[in-house]
Amino acid sequence: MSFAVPADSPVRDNRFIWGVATAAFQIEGAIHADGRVDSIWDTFCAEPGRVLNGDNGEPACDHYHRWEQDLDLLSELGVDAYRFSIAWPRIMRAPGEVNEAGLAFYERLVDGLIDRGIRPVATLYHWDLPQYLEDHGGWLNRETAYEFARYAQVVVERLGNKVTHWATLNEPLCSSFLSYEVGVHAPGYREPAWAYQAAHHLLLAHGLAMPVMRAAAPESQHGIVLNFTPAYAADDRPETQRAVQDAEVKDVHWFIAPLMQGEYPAGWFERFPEWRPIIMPGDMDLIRQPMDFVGVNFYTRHLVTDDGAGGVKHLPQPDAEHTHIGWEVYPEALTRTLVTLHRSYQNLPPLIITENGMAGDDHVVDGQVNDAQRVSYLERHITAVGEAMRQGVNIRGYFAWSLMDNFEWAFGYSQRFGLVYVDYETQERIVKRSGQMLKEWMKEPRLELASA
Ligand code: IFM
Repeated sequence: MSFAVPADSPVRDNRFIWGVATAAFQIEGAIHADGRVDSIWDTFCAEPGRVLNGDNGEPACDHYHRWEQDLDLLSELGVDAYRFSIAWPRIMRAPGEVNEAGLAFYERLVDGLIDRGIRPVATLYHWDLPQYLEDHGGWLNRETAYEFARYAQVVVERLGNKVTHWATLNEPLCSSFLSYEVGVHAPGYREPAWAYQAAHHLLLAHGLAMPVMRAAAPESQHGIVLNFTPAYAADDRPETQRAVQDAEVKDVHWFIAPLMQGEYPAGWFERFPEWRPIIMPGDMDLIRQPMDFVGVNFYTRHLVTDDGAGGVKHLPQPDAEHTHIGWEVYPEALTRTLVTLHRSYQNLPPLIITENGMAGDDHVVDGQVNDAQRVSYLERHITAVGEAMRQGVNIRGYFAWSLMDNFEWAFGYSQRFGLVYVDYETQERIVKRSGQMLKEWMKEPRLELASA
């Protein structure tokens, strides 16, 4: 492993954290246990044709019942931190109606992590909006943002400073554009203007929750988790350059620009006035608040050209390396993304790689899973993170996605992203070769840091 923490890196203060990540709906199962109410993903899964093979949130990894065993797995992997999400539908049965059993579950989880010396890193919203809110308009209804802040207050007041890093949202790009424009995520609409309104309300939810969270957990770090997919030009025609810029407006800058600068990317709504959302006075100031970190989720890049009608077209790369889900492997784009963020936003807080990983066609052979492509993928991407640090980007941690195989949204259980293999029939877990390797790699920079 060629990753080494550069001598002048800000992480030499010993705060670089290594971890793995999951999300509630993808691993917990137990969708009717202890007073959990339906989320939009339960509804979406029940609609024919939405999710591959008609898969749903049961049994997933049955983590809700096997959480202690899974925390032991984290200890076995030797991680510093575990990033998980809290299920809103387990906490709030209805507006104002707190479900004690749901809170108690996450309290046990957090205490179990602390007992094992693992830092809890929690995300409050990883796409599982309670269905009762969707019934009143979901993220198209401004009131949902206020409801999110009330839910955040309930959770953060209970778990407080025990959670070292609190993130408001995971990948709002997906819960707006994939959910309201492309239609492949719950609630499954195909209305571009709705996507921009949902995106604005998601950002508003973040802005309303941040001060509440800071007050309830003053010693924790507070931020947001965004996904970034940089665009590369397929050729050097001016139309292609325009398409690349447009692609990056959405896939790189749409959320980070208002968070850092209090403005959506310049000129967009002048070109596309039909997509302009309703923005109330004061919203952008609420959205632009100091954060302690920004989480970066990175998987792939897009190769882009224009579509001949002023839009963006993604081109396939048949000769390139791909993962089982069909995403190109292009580690250099991670370095480029991190450096772009660093150079574009002067007030950027420290970054944490909160997700990075790949889906593999993994199989158990003689009791072992030799996921060689994932070993190589992770090694190359961790090296790409090291390169960004060498170029001056302040990066404080790296979380692999995912601790274990799980429910991959519209792909159901067909895509395995885990460092740990899950047999969904027996719920047996087997640490893959990648999990064993990550354990080794994590020791290397730690040693270097300790000697700093
Ligand atoms: O599984 C998802 C996760 O929920 C959010 N980020 C991307 C992962 C892989 O698609």
